[in-house]
Amino acid sequence: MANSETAQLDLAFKALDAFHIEIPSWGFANTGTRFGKFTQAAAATSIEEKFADAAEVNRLTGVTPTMALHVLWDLPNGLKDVPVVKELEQRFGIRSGSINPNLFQDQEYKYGSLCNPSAAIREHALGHMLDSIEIGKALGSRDISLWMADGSNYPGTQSIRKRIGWLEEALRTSHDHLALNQRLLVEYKPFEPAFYHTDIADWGMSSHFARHAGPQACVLVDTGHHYTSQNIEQIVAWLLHTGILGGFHFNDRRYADDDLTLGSIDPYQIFRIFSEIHTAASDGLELDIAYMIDQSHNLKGKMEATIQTVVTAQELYLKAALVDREKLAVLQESCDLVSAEELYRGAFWTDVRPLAAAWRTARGLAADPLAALRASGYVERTGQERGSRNSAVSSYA
Ligand code: PSV
Ligand code: MN
Repeated sequence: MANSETAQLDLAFKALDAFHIEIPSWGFANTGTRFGKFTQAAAATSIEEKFADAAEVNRLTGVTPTMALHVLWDLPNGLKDVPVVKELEQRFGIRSGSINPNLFQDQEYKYGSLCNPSAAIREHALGHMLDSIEIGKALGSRDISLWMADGSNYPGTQSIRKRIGWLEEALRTSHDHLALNQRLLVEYKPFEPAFYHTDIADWGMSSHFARHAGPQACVLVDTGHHYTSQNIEQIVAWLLHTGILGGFHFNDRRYADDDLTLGSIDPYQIFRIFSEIHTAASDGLELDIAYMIDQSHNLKGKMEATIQTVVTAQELYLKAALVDREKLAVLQESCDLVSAEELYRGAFWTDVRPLAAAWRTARGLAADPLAALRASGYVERTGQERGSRNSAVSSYA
């Protein structure tokens, strides 16, 4: 093997050893759009089945040791469900990942949760935040990942500024309840379900709320939560520079928050995000970034789509690691535009699949996790076991 090939292999192994990604429990359950749901025979129908699916993904990919939990969906009885989850963690070898409070589904949240004009409803929502933090402590999971649907649909119907104040207060109180090792991740989204104003609409607002809440709060970037053509890697660069980037919800989009498979529409976008992160790391910035998936597999098989996503994330992370950053810095300083761009794009065009397969083989994993899933018969088996519960109209395809 030539020296340069060995160096590339070393670099690839180092990058992939360092890369873990969290899968969401809700990615295994039946989901749909507001127009309807197409059920899948193999979809998980309980928290136990979600853990089983997560364990299978981790067995095949080796890089998904944690699963994000959504409190109302996975722990409907709150803290009382913690022992059940702990037993499942033990049984399946998967740890609970980020804890997602649910402040968007209950009837009282029609006009908002932590930003509701009613003090009683704000208090109730804060209670759920504090319960979620306690659940995180009891499960030993570090990140509380907050997304709120709060906002309004018509101009003049809400005081935007009063709501800012209420949210500042609630997030500071929540922050005061965090254990020293916990973090509060503040997610933003420009619209939907609110269509006039959303209380945390962009990264600037998230940064403000996180900073106001305290040092353990940071920003969560969901790649689907941006307007078309927004420069997400620039946002990431800003969050890195200001030391407030806490994590990602990865997915892809064509129009809005489409929740499509990562890299299915614009893999170059994700490469550019990862590239900012690798550059920040090689510049010596302290990074602590939670990589998470937030997708809804409405048409694709859930296990296949999850594995496809994990593998794609690894490939794009690896491509971005291959950028020769020393050379690029020189080209940037001399403003050699075409050479700089070619060097950058060259890494993106590199076929890293053989490198990823070599890493998997060296780590005792299936070289091709998707093929291994298909060969395992897992989806057919779980489809038979769960089929009647899912009342599927057709078999998994
Ligand atoms: C909202 O669109 C979101 O991105 C939030 O992260 C939620 O927790 C998740 O999707 C699931 O609905
Ligand atoms: Mn999200």
